[in-house]
Amino acid sequence: MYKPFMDFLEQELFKRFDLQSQPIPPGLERQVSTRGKHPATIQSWCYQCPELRKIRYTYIDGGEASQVFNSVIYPSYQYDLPLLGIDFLSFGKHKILVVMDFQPLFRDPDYLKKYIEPMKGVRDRYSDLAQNLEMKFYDANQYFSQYLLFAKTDAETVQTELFQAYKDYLNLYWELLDRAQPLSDAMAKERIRTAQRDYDQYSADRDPASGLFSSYFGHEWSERFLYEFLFSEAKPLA
Ligand code: BLA
Repeated sequence: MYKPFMDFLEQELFKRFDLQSQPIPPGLERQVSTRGKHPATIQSWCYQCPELRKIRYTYIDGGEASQVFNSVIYPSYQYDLPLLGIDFLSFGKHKILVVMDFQPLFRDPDYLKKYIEPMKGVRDRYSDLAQNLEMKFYDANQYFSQYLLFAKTDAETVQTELFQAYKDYLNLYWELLDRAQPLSDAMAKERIRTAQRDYDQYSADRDPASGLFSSYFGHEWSERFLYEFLFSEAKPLA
């Protein structure tokens, strides 16, 4: 269901950047679950390039029962750009949830003006996909922007509107990255490193997918996947 989204991202990345494949820890790259009624496969990809220190995406293909496309792009530490976050989920026809955002690392007005205001035009064209839903797992004011796409929707809207919105958000993200001035100050870069690490810790500790991973692949695998791959700058909670 979301494979065309993943293929599109891959093509964009290879077209625009000089990608280097990054290793994924043993056992985490691909896994097949036979625990549920239907087999489910989870597979992940990871790259880096000079501008982007970590590009990762994951696809869960559980047939009709589950289709998930999840991705985070982390800029290199000389760019204070938001992270690009994608979480497209489908658990059967009636449970489709899509989230896409430029996830801000800082919240001061200058930062939001520079990186979040430019999203407004795109967001306003896809108001059906910006539903102001309440967040149960995350704090909407922590690493989410005012102009995120966040919607419960249907398969038809995914193929049409969401695909268009997705391309527009991606294009805007590449534009912001193109325009970004690399920082040379060591302290400024350190501040970004810390902010990206805090994002990983925050995200790993409350990832709503933890239960899903555990039910498919077991608790131990789930913890490793969260802390060694998805959010690898985070430390496991004691
Ligand atoms: C919600 N994301 C969810 C849910 C699941 C996942 C199972 C709960 C859906 C429900 O309400 O039942 C799944 N999260 C995943 C998967 C991975 C993951 C499969 O990290 C990893 C492979 N989530 C992200 C990113 C964003 C994001 C990058 O990982 C940013 C766009 C957003 N996911 C996000 C939000 C919700 C969500 C905002 C709703 C959570 C809430 O209600 O607080």
